[in-house]
Amino acid sequence: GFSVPETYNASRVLFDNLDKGNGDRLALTGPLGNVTYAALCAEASRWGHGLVSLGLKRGDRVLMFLDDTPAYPAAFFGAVRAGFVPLLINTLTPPDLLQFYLSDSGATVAVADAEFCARFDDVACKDTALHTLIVVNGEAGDHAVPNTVVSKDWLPKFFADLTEADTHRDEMAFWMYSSGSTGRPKGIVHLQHDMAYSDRAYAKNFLKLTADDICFSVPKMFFAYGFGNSVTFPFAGGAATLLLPGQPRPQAIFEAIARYRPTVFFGLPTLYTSLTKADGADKADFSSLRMAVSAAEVLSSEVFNGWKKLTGLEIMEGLGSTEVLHIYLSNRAENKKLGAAGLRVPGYEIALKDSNGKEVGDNTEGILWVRGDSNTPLYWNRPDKSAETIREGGWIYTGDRFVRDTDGFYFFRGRADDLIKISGQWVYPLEVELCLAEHPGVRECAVFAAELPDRRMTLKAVVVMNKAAADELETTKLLQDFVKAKLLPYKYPREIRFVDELPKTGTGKIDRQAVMRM
Ligand code: 3SK
Repeated sequence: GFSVPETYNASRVLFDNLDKGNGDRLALTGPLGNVTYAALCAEASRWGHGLVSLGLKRGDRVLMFLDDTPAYPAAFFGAVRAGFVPLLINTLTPPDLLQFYLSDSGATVAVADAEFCARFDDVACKDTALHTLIVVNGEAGDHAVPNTVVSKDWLPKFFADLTEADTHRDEMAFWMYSSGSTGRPKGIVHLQHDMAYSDRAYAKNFLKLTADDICFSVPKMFFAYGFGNSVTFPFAGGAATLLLPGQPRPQAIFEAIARYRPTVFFGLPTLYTSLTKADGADKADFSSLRMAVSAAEVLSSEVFNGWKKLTGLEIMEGLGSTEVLHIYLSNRAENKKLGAAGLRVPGYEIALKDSNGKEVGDNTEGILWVRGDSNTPLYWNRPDKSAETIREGGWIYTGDRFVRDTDGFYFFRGRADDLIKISGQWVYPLEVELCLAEHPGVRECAVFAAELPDRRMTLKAVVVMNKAAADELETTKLLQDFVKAKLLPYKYPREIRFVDELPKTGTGKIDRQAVMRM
C-alpha cells in the first residue's frame, strides 16, 4: 500500500499545489471561466470559513446538489478542509429521494445550484434537520429551507486562507450514495486518505498525468468515477480540469473538446456510442486528446473500433466501484485486451473465489473480491448491508463474476445477483418493480434485465393494469414518469408490455423465467 501521515486532511489533494509552486497554474477551465490553483484554494478557504460561520461542527454533513462548475470543487474542498463531510448527490434526485438523503445523513446545510432550488420543496425538507440552503451560480429560487444564503453575496466576506482541520487519515471525509434493492440507497462513507490512495494506485500508474494535461470527464463529479477524473487525479497531478455543466449532449461535448483542448477524455460505452453516431462527429476536432478512458459498463469491440476509427484513439477500459472509490482493474495504454476489464491495479488485492470462499485459479470463474486502502469501511446506518459487502479483513465482496486468464487479465462474466448497470449506474430490477407496483393503476408487474446486442443492459417491465390501458403509449409514458419521479430517473423501464395476467408458478408466485420469455 501507500501511506499518508497519521494526521491528514483530504483537502491537501488541492492545497499541496500551493507548496509545489502551482499557484499560478490553471486548475479549472470551461464555459464558466478559468481558475488558477491559487484562486481555487482561496475560494475553498472562504467556503470553509463560511460553513464554520453557520455553526457546523467537525464531522457534520453538508449535502451538495451541484452540477460541474467551479463552485463544486471550491465548496467540496472548503468543507473538507474545515472538517465537515460533503455528500455528493446526483442532480437528477427527485424530492422524496432527497428527503431520504437529508434524513439519513442528518445534514443541516445544503449547497445547490440556483436551478436546483425547487428540488428542496416541502416533500424534501419534511422531518429533516436542514436549516440553511447555500445557493451558487445565481439567485435563490423558491424552496422550503428556513434560511437562504446566496454565495456570491456571502463568500467574499470570508478570509481567503484557512488552516486545515487536524483530521486523522482514517476520519470520515465525504459520502456518495448507491442504489439499494428495496429503494433505500446506501450512504458510502470515504475517509480522508482515500482520494490520495486511489490517485497513487490508479492515476499515477495508468493515466500518468503531467501538469500539461487537461482532463475532461463527461460523467459528472457526483459519480465516484467522475469525481476521480475531474477532481482527485488532475489536482493530485497539478493538471487542469475542464468542467462542462448541463446535459452532456454530443454537440456540446464536441464544441468543448475543440475549444478547451483537453488531453485526457473519460466516458463510458453509452456515451462513446452516442458520440460516435452523433451528427457532426466526423467533423469534430479531437486532435488535443492523447487518451480516452472508459469504465462503468462493459466495452464492446463495436464501440472500441468506432471510437478508434473516429479519433485514432484506443479506449483504455477499467472497472471500479463507488465502494473502492475508483478503478481497481484496468487495461494499460501499452498492454490491453479487448473485452477485458483489465489487469489488477497495483495497490489493490484481487481474489476470485468460488461459493465456498475458496480461491479459484486462472481460467476458472469466481466471484471477485477486492481489498485496498480506499475501500469504504461502512455503509452509513446500515450494519446489515455493511456486513454483506464489507467482509473480514476489509475485503469487499463485489458480486461480479469474473475469469482471469494466464496473462492476468480479468473478463466480466455477469453478476452473482440481479443487480445491473444502466448507462453505467447500478439498478436493482426489484426496486423498480416495487416502485411501479405502488402506482394506483397497476395490479401486478414484473421488471427484469435484458442484454442488448452490444452487451449493454436494459430494463423491461411486464404490467397488468387494474383497468386495461386504453392507450398503451400514453400509459407507458405515465408509468415511466412515475418511476422517474420516485427513483433516480435513469432507472425507468425502457420497455413496458401490457398483459392481462402474469404467468405464475405452481405455488402462485410470479414465474419470472416465463415473464422474460413473454
Ligand atoms: O463503475 C465503474 O467502473 C466505476 C469506476 C470508477 C469509479 C466508480 C465506478 C462506479
